[in-house]
Amino acid sequence: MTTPAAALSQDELKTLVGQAALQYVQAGEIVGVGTGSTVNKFIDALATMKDQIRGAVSSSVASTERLKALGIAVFDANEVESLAVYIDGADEIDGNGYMVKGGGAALTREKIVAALAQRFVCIADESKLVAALGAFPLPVEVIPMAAQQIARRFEARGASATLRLKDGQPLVTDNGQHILDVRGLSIADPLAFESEVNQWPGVVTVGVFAHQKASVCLLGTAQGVRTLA
Ligand code: ABF
Repeated sequence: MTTPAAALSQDELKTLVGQAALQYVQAGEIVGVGTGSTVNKFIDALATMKDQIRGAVSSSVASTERLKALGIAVFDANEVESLAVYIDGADEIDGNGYMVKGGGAALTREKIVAALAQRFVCIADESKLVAALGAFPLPVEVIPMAAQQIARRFEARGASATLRLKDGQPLVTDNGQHILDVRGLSIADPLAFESEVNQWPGVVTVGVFAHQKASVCLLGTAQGVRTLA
């Protein structure tokens, strides 16, 4: 069976949406920039108009390094009162614009920068669109001393939480914290779930973005970019 000519690889779909997000960047603005491989495609596209923007507020060391390497000025989040737009990827997004994020371990700074933005534009390949959140292991950034206590809370709900490792050691985030990945959840009410878990002692950030949901989603599909608003 031959592969349809229109079939695009996941990487090509990410490039498609990364470039499409430029339409939401306003001249003279400071742009909120997320983290991940899809956002990297956006950063590369943003560099083509770097002389038309003032710079970016970044959500991770990795994105900051990529932005600076391409000659885009990076501002501290405390230097801006608001952003017109925040462009970021997701691990899952549902029909309401609620997302699971944090596969790239940047969820805390992503949520901080998203909270500065008037508009959150999510860019993703079509594999990220889901009917209900929870199939992707939910990232939760935690204060290390609380990790097991929080894991037990998820286990009491029938889920399983594992400490994310890097080179055999607990991964340490840009903020010096650890990440639990939680499997076996079905998140029926993302807003309520995010509010509840946020209150657990030791939770820094839960990777459900419902209070900071996407206002627009640019979805890369074989037929082109589908805009979900
Ligand atoms: C980032 O985008 C993370 O929150 C999320 O995990 C990631 C998705 O990465 P990719 O675009 O590489 O699939 O914002």
